[in-house]
Amino acid sequence: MTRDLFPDSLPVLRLCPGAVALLGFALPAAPDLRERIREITGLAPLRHMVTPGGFRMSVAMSNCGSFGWITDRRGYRYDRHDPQSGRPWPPMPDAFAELARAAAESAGFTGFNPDACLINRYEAGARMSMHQDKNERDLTQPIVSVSLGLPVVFLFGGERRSDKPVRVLLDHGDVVVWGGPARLRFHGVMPLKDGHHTALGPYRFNLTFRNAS
Ligand code: MD3
Ligand code: FE
Repeated sequence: MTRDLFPDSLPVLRLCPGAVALLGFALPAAPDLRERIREITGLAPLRHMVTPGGFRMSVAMSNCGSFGWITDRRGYRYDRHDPQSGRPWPPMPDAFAELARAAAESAGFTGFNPDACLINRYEAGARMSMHQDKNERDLTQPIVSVSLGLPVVFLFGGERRSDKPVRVLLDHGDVVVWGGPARLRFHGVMPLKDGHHTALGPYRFNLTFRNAS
């Protein structure tokens, strides 16, 4: 793994072909992002969804944009509506879409059109087991992930579940872009450690931008 300065002397980790971590890329936008998350989750509250296997997810989730990622006993999928309220998901704030597009562009992906933003909130002990993101139709579009609040160890695996993952510490303001040959790599998140972040409190938030249509 190499670490260099690009663009505008921002530290960049090249995780593998197609996966780039832009360290601190979202720092200037962080206070605004926090406020927008507050508004969105006022309309579509964070909730612990249930997996098809019947397990309650330790990560609390909500969405904004035209499509939201949901899971229940019937499966994983995207839906235009919040199943809890029956209403469309809150619109994606311009600041969200602009940040996601700018990050994708910096990583070399032109024309990213995010129409779904999953909001993940991790509390102490919350984790995400190794999985692939493959509920999206257009796998040529990248995924942009924005980390806010407490740091966490991210597990970046290979193309097979059994491939040994690389550990990457993701901190407040870090943005990762995954696409091309990295798009179907397995990944997960280690359990969040107890802590307190000045701006976000006892949580890690992750915004995951995708094109779901
Ligand atoms: C690597 N969330 O919600 S996206 C998820 O930190 C999820 O909450 C992560 O994985 C989190 O599905 C951040 C990171 C991510 C997304 C897509 C990938 C990593 C990826 C696709 C290929 C490889
Ligand atoms: Fe994922």
